[in-house]
Amino acid sequence: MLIKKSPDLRYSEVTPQSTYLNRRSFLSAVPLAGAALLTTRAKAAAKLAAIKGPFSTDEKPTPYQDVASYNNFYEFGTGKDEPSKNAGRLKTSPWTIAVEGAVSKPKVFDLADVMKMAPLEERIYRHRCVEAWSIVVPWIGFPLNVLIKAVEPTAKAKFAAFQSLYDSKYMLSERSAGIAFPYVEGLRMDEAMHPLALLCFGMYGQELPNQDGAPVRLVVPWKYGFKSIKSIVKIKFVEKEPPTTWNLSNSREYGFYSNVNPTVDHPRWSQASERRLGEFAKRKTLMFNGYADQVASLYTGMDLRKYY
Ligand SMILES: Nc1nc2c(c(=O)[nH]1)N[C@H]1C(S)=C(S)[C@@H](COP(=O)(O)O)O[C@H]1N2
Ligand SMILES: [Mo]
Repeated sequence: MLIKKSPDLRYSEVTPQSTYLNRRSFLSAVPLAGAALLTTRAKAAAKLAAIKGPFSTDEKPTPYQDVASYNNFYEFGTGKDEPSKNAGRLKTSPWTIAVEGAVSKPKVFDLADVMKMAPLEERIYRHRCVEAWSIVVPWIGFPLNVLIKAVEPTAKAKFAAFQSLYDSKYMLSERSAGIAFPYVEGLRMDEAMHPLALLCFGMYGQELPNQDGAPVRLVVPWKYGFKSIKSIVKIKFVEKEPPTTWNLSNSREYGFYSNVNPTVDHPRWSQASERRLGEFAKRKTLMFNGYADQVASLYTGMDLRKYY
């Protein structure tokens, strides 16, 4: 049973964010600014080759150091600087993903076999957190639909339910994180099959650093960052809409759909604009995070205020 220890307070301290960003960019100008930099340096070795994929934005990627040191990964701490310091404890090999439920060919895959299913592509995507910061990242992966097709979903597969690794030996307790574990997320089948939805293994030409969700995560660029579940160990195909972590934690503030929508405010702050990590001026947030041409048709006829 989840003991609510006001996760809201930590997830939503938006006011000190500009202060934090200022401090951070000051620090990043100083060489060897603390343990975070050392951790990400240590991980930076494993290269991952990829061809250029479709759908890339021509916006300038956010500096690697920002993407690898300003994170949400509650299993390793609720502060943005904590995952990069603590996620080194995550053992990413061997790694398996169980794919099960309403499929003809359920299987527990070794990650190495999944990674051979299709050519790895680099896709430069925008990625926006509901907390109103955004990043532009050259992710490496291939469409999630490649893995889905391989297990042959049956007619009963209406949703995909994803689950992260949870190990209480070296991750936060539910009580200290303020959310239930294991972290879970879900997509409707047509969303999961959409060519933009990326099964992601790397970024910036390298394997994912642990704090960004190694060894395998989702990136769903038209949705808030929290849909992009990290360190996935299980995917189950189900008939009913599955539970999702932030919705379980606070259903009034976080819905199942979680599409980036500048016209629907979070109950406690606006969603109309965002701050790109490494920049100071705010940008206007775009409908579906700028991917409306590709994904708006998935939601025609839906009231996006009700299905937020
Ligand atoms: N397992 C797990 N996945 C997670 C989270 C988390 O706490 N645990 N946080 C989510 C949130 S709120 C965001 S904004 C993104 C952040 O991804 P990034 O740190 O790579 O930018 O990861 C998402 N995936
Ligand atoms: Mo987020």
